[in-house]
Amino acid sequence: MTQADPRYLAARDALNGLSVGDAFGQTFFHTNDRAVWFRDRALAKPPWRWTDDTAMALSIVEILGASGEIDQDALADRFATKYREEPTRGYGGGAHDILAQIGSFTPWPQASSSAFGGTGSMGNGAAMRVAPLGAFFAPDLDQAVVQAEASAEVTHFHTEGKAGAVAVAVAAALACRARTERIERGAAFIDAVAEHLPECHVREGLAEAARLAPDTPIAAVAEKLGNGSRVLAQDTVPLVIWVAAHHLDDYEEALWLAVSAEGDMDTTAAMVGGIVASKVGTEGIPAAWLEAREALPPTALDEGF
Ligand code: R7I
Ligand code: MG
Repeated sequence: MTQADPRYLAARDALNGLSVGDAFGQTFFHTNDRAVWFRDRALAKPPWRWTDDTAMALSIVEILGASGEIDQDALADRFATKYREEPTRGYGGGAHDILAQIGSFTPWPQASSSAFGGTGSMGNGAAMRVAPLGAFFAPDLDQAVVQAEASAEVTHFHTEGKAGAVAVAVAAALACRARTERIERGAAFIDAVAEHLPECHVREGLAEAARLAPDTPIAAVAEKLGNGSRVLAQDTVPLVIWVAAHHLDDYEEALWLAVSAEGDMDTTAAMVGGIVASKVGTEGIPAAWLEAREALPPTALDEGF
């Protein structure tokens, strides 16, 4: 694959949107004046450090760049290597364990399936890193679903964890297609995402999200759908899809709305950012925000990410 491959360009836009969102969202954990910052749209002083959301998304993009699909063994290895190199990127509690185990040669199926007493993780971490994969497979939604699930399973064995990843990947794929096709916004967009999920709490949350009017105050949306404060797929992804569905053409607006919901702000902003940038491209991200984000490491394919 070359850097001019449209799938690669789409994934790169999503990665920029995701990493800027992650770093932007993270800044609000470092102030006691969050409400004032939201009201005034005040930005933290750069650099904005990105977190585990971006570290793991980089691994996904690297694997897609190298083999055009998710090789689960290779992905597990990349996740574990990046974790070993920089364990202080803010990984989830269970993720520390799973990644350390994989790094010390426990096969990933064992590490992932035995987490949380044998249910596997239903954390929001498989969804937070997956938007570039959705953009990459935008021409083929069935592939986006299969590949998102494969990427999730390496660390999130639970149905909810995987469903969260499928939802965000499909949303990013639809967003990408909205550049050239007519894609409905709002409730129809949310329904189009939900139809790719099995019966589960994430899907129930999306059904609730589709019933919330576009002008519902964000605090009421968070009250109804959750805002990631439990760090679970099902209390994070419905709000994210609601925000993206109603603000697919405006990165800045979507991101302010996402963080104003409070909760797991780096994560919700990473997901919304990855989806919306799949529609608006890197050029739709405010230049000052891209500049403020801590630089991304060069990948094997693109020195200038
Ligand atoms: O999902 P994960 O990678 O965490 C991602 C979050 C994002 O906010 C990142 O930005 C970072 O801050 O962490 O990591 P996991 O540890 O697998 O899941 C996250 C949390 O969800 C766990 O630490 C648990 O609190 C909770 N959790 C569960 N609780 C009970 N039962 C996940 N799965 C379960 C479960 O099965
Ligand atoms: Mg994080």
